This record gives sequence, structure tokens and C-alpha cells, in this order.
Amino acid sequence: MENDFEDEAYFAQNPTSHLAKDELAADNFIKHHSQAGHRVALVTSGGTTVPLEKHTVRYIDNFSVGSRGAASAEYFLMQGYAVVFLHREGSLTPFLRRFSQRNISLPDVLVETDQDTFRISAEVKQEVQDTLKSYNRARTSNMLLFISFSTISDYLHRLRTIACLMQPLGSVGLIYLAAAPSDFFIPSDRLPDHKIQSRFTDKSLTSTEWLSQSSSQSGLRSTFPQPPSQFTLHLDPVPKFLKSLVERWARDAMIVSFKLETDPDILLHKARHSINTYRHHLVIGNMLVTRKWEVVFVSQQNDDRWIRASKSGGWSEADESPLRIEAIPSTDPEQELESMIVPSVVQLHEEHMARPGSCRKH
Ligand code: 9Z3
Repeated sequence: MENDFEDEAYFAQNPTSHLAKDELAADNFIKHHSQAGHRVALVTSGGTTVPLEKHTVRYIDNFSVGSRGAASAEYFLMQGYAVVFLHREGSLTPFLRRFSQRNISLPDVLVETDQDTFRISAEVKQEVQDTLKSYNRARTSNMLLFISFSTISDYLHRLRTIACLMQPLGSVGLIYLAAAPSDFFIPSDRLPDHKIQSRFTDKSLTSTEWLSQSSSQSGLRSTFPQPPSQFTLHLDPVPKFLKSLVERWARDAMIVSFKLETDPDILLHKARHSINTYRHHLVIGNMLVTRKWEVVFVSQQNDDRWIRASKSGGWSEADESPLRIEAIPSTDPEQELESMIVPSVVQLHEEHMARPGSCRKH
């Protein structure tokens, strides 16, 4: 009950925009695939922002670029799932991620053949064609729905809405939380309307007036004498949405969360703590520096299982971490870790659906 109250207060006090449009798109998508007897996966991806002003110029962000979510979504599509891809605006997306700056950049692959005519260089032609074919197939067959967010509150409103829309699917729904949501935020009613000023530009205001107008009612407390030189942010904790997701928004779906750490000594402990606290189905633990080639599956059965891929092309020795736990080289140098993670998750999802008493609605 306390949790309901906390949630309701959070959602009421921290609004989002354009939710109705996304809700309608997700509702149509989920109903369509439910009728077609397809499994549906909600894949979250990328980091959330924490705005410091209502008319936002500055915000707090995090490192996540959406590689995990975008790659995983592709492998879920390959396994026949319809995918709602809830991602940070501008982050990597399934298939098109291959055209990101880091992989294939336009100036490198476009060759000018004539005035106004370009062709794609032979080295990447096949990859570009295959990628576009897969992307177009997913979109034209309506198997992939894009919904985007920027702020933590955009994300939480959409997560709750889509999870609730998936309830009628029962255990056929899968929620795969690869996004990196912020842990702290500034509540909307404490945000200043306008851009934070670094020094007094309005000579008519005294420092006391300036403070009372722009920051004293906000989450921004300035400890400066005048002119402002230091700034202290007061952030509130984001409500523990995983608890609400498991207990109320998506009671029957299989729920997979990720646990990210930078200290290898606490990863397993934190992952086990998460599964024991929220009692969901799977926590996938990963370390910031080794996340591209190893993860650990932690379930309620206490049978931790490491999944490892080889360090493939594009990784420099500088990426090698002293914290790295012995990697088993894969025979396929191009193998992505997600191509191993997703089939293992799908197998667990099958067991989840087959469980006696499972609320399978197809
Ligand atoms: C993850 O751990 C993802 O695997 C990454 C992927 C964010 C590391 P990239 O987008 O990175 O490929 O660059 N996501 C979950 C991170 C997280 O904040 N989890 C919460 C926690 O650790 C629980 S929901 O407390």
C-alpha cells in the first residue's frame, strides 16, 4: 500500500509529455501480437537524463549508449518475439546501430561516382544490404515498435504504461530491463523554470532576491557568497520501480533486470540482493569494463552462471581490464555476447511459461 502511494505521488508530481500517443501505439501493437499468438518482449535501452531546469539546458546523464538493448532486441526478433523497444532518444537502435559512427561512418563508405551520385564501397556493401533488409523486414512486418524517452520520468511513465498493457499476455510477456535509469533526480516542483545563471546578469537583483527567485524553492541550493561560485545539488532518490513492476504492473510476465557495478567484489552480492529483494526471475550482472564480453546470470535457484564471448575486432588492449575474470575464447571472433544471452533468456522464458499455474494467455 505504501508503495502504491509512493508511486502515485511520484507519477502525479513528475509528469511526462506525449504519453497518450505512445500508449496508443503500444496498445495496438500488443493487442495485434496477442491475437497473432506471438510472444512479446519489452526491451528497455539507454540511459535516462535528470534535468536541472524545466526549460532544460543542463541535465545529468550517464554512460549508456544502448548497445546492449539494441543488440538484444535483434536477437529477440530472430527468436520470433515481437519487440517494444523503449529506448533513450538518439541512442543505438536495432540493426541501424551498425551505421553508428563507431562502426560504419558515411564519409568512409560512400564513394562519389558522378556528380550527385554515390555508391557504397564494396567492403561494406553486403553488410549494409543485409542490415537494411533485416531492419525493413522487422518494421514492415510490424514486429518492432520504437518508443523513446529522455528523462527518468519519461522512462518510468512509459515503463509502467507498457508493462500494464502487457498484463493480459500473462506469462507470454517478457520484460528485459537493459536501460540504465537514474537513481537520483530533482522533483519537478523543485526545478527552476529557466536556465541556471552562473553569475548575476540582472544588476537590479540583489543576491538575496536572485536566490529567492531562482534557486531557493528548487532542488538547487547554492552555497556561494556572491557572485555564485559553487553549486550544490540536492537530489531525491528515484522510487524503487522494480518492486512495483514485479508486484503490480507486470505480475505474470517474466522479468529480467540487469545489475551494473564497477567493483568486482560486490557484483554477485548486489545481484543476489536484488533477486532476493524483488523476487523476480533473473538478474544479469555485468561490470562496466567487461560488459561487452561477460555477464553472470543470477536466479532464485542460486546457480550463478557466467556467459562469456571472446573479445572481438574493434577492442583495443586499452579496453582490457585488470578486473577481467578469465574469458573463454569463442571460436567465432565476431560473436556478440547478446547472441548468447538472449537464447538463454528465451529458454528460461519457456520454462516460465510452462510452469504449472503460469498465467499463459495465448
Ligand atoms: C545494464 O547493466 C546494461 O547492461 C548496460 C549496457 C547499461 C551496462 P550500454 O547501453 O550498457 O550497452 O552502453 N543495465 C542496467 C543498469 C542499471 O542501472 N541497473 C539497476 C542497478 O544496477 C537496476 S534496474 O541498480
